[in-house]
Amino acid sequence: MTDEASRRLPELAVDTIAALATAAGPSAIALVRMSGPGALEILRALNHGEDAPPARVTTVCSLMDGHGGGLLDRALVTVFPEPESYTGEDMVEISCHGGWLVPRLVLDACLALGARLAEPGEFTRRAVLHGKMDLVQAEAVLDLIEGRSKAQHDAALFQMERGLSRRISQLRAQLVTLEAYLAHHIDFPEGDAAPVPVEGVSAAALELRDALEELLATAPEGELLREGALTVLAGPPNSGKSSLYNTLLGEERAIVTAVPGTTRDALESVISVGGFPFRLVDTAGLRDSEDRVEEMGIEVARRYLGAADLVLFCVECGAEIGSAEREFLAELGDVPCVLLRTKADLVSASGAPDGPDSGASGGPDGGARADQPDGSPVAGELRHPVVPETVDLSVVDGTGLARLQAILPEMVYGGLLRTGVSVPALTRARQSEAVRNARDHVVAFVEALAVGTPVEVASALLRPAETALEELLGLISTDEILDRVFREFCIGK
Ligand SMILES: Nc1nc2c(ncn2[C@@H]2O[C@H](COP(=O)(O)OP(=O)(O)OP(=O)(O)O)[C@@H](O)[C@H]2O)c(=O)[nH]1
Ligand SMILES: [Mg+2]
Repeated sequence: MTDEASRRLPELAVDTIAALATAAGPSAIALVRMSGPGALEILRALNHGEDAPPARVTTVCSLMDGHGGGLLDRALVTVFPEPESYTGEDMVEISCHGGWLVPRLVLDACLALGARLAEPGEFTRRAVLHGKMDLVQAEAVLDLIEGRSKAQHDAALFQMERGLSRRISQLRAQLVTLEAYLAHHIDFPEGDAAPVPVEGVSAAALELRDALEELLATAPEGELLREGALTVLAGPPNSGKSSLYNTLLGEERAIVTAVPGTTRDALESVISVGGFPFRLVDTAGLRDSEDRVEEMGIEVARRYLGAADLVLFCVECGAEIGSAEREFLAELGDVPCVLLRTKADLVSASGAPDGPDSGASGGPDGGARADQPDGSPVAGELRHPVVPETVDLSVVDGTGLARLQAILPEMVYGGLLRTGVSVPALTRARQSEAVRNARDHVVAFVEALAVGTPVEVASALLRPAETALEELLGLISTDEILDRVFREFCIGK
């Protein structure tokens, strides 16, 4: 190790960042990456002062700690010189042995030689700053990492390949064309050789408004697709919620007993149904309880219900839908709900008319059956719009499970099921806020023209619409916007 190589590198104009790009913990291999003007120099210090391996050729290197402390690891090193790297800067990727120790030692050596630990998402942030991708693509990188279902994967890849960016760029181009027409009208107020009359400008603005509306309409399902639809299992104690939770998960996660009031805390897991993501939550059975712990569990259940995108309301087959249940359904408001008549196998075993073959009563009339012990006329209540489906279910013989799994994606992701997920769709609040903002300004512009506002005054309303779309893509960005996008990232991406 030469003195030259072992001394700490001088302060760099733009600092060099380093991070572990793979999850910490036992693994065969881990990846430590560096980006910035000092990356190659730090590698040289780690690698006996030797020149960096040829660009993009993975090479075995014996990495020393740079301070004469001995061998850290024999690792595969790949160098990506700027600008043809992920970040657009000089980058070094070190594939070392995994585990708790080696990656930490390699990273510490990089830091000791002058690199700084990267902030969350800082590699991707630098990629955006160097024009390697736009902000919407950067968001898709995060979605790709976090996705757990096929639909999330397909949608994230589509967005990463500029599927959404292209659509936003087209809308921005329409806006720029509109502004160009307006500039012409302002320059030639008498309409000399105007390419489009004022009415034509209005029509073009309306067309743009409709296109923005159409994109905005994708936001509810797009955001759910990214986050997973919060699907809450609720119902009276002992109605089979935890049993269904375990069945849908495919593992015995929740405790199941015949004792009513078994579940206290809410349990949450992400599952994929029909390729779409659902955040499934098992909750405490709803009843009036004197038990403080159970009461707290019920309180948690109610909080989940308040945020639910979809409710699976479990009531045993043959059990009465009493006033408490009706009240519960009414309180759901317009939250979609499936009424699950659980333990259907018990009813069929006892010879009652609801055999497994009737696994799905289906349709809005599903609840209008004569299985109310008191014969009460509940059919009207159950035709309530919040209960569009009733399914007879058994986790013992599988009755109704296939039907439930077919209903869930349809209820939450019906639009995306019809269009496919490889369509431009807004997947984050940041994106829908920007498009809504652009739409509002275009609407204000159309209204201003309609009441005879002079074109030069009205045209000022279009500029903020353009700014909103430019900020969305990151063509203009402030630290605040970048911070908002990248704070959700992990370190090393
Ligand atoms: N035969 C039959 N028994 C079931 C079925 N589903 C659940 N059970 C039984 O019903 C009892 C209660 O089931 P759980 O899943 O714990 O019910 P729960 O709604 O989570 O109950 P709490 O947590 O107390 O609110 C257990 O004994 C289960 O084995 C079913 O489909 N068929
Ligand atoms: Mg339970």
